[in-house]
Amino acid sequence: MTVQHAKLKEWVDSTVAWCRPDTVVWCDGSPGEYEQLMNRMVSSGMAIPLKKRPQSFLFRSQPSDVARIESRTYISTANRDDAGPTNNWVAPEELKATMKGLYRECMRGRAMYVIPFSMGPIDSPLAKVGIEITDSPYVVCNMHIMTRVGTKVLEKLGADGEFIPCLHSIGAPLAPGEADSAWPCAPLEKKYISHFPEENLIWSYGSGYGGNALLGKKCLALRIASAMARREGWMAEHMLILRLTNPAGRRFHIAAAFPSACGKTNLAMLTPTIPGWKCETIGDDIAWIKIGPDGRPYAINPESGFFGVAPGTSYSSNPAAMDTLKENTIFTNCALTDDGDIWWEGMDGAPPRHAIDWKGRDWTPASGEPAAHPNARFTAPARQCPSISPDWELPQGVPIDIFVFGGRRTGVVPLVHEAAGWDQGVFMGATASSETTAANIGAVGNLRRDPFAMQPFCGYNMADYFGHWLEMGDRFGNKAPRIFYVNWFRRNADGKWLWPGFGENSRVLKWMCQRLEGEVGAVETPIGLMPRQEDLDLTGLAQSAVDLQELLRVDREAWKGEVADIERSFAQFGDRLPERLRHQLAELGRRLG
Ligand code: O2Y
Ligand code: MN
Repeated sequence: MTVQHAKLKEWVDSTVAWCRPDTVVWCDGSPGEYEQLMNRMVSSGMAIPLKKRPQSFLFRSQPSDVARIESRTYISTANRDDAGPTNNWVAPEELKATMKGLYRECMRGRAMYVIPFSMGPIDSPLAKVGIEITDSPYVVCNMHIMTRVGTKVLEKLGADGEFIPCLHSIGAPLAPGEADSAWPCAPLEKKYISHFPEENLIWSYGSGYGGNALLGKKCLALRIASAMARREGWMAEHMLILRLTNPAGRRFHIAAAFPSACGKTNLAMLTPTIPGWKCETIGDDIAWIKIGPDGRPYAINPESGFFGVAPGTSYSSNPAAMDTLKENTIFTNCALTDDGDIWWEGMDGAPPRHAIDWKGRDWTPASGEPAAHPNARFTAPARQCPSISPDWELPQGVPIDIFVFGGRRTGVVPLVHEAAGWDQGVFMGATASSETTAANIGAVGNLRRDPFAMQPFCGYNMADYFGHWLEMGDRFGNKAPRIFYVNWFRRNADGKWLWPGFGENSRVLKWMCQRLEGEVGAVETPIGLMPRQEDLDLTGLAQSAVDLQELLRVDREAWKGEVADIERSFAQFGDRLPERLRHQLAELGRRLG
């Protein structure tokens, strides 16, 4: 393949000179390339082919390399305040000097892959081109699924098109004759996931896992893209996108932001339990949103696959996901059954009597440890999803009617409330919170403010990001989507879930759609507009199973505690916090009395 792009060739040549790989492979994105790499990884023992699922493979990472690592993730801007208080910061010269030292000869004994990829359909006006350089064949195969890889991207780039350089190394050079391990990577203190948003540049070192290594996803499509979006007047959001069609055929497009491990993939693939309503999936994790010619916000899913949390996924929680995973899927850190299939906690049916756990050890239900890691993952093509919308790759995207924010809260936050206007909606996003689970970093059950579910993914000062949302609302004017806040996870005094969740969430989405159509009422409360019990369609739900009064209860005293916590969280932004949000907080306090 002849590469026309001088700047790209120069970057690849200088990386070769510094990292010293044994060979360089320009990826063409073909099925043959995927198959060849997988075959090699099977031969080396890194990948295990699954007898029960065609073209599917299991990988086991090193126990130290099982998740995104926020403590090793950096936003490196010239001025510290431009990264803001929620990001780790090191000055660009210092970080680059440290990382250059690590990158030196780091690919010895390995092949270096150059992956041209597009985030978004190649012909979309919202798409961006990235080039990932990596020494991990596992990363190449995952990028094949998660992004559009190949020669077409280079053709689009031409001789001087814009691209985002993404440099990745697992940080494990091989000496001549040295045997490789099944999951080579560097120790924690040498791992860096670094972003230089002022020059659209990503450098990642030392981890081969997920968001640390598949650089198109969190690094490019959220951290770098959020900074680009602010400069260029669009939005890069940690949001699923779905289309809901009512029995009359009216379509509603919903973009919803929830912190990691709050069920975004499940909601994106919802099977409505209310008759006549249909849900289609557009995306499960990231939305890029731009104002269309008619002044409305249009969203695309920049990805082409799902990198979903496996444990808890089952035919009862998410049948569409289960059917998506029948073939052509990469599984990471799941358990292996004796008949050559994968398994994880929460899958349908009884646990296997024996399996090999994610660490490669014999496992039985009596082992006392989970067989799959809580952050075990599947990487599967979006096109295989039975609920995928025929319009999921529309170049111009779909018009967004509704934004939803939410989190996992066992108390205080009701099932659903609606913002009375844009500023109140932005305030709801800015104050979103969630309790951590085993799939998050840190202790289980801690309350964490996660504004817009973007705390780990905002590539600049979060206060300026709030300002960008306010500004976008001003530009949307009367075309602005309505904003809602949901909590599927409230429990009663006995610790029991108050809401059944999953497909039943369609009842709450129905109320939102009916609000847009003026078909259903709401009452004003100190925290926003809420349905009366009769406004929610509960037909067919065992009434005794749902304590709607408790689900919709606004506990003023508990909310005063929220106000105090929000004040603390806002204080970290100092003068940079938009006045309009300060005003919203004061108004909430006043309404609570
Ligand atoms: O742990 C990782 O590396 C993956 S994190 C992730 C993956 C897919 C979708 N969302 C997330 C997230 O943390 O929000
Ligand atoms: Mn996510």
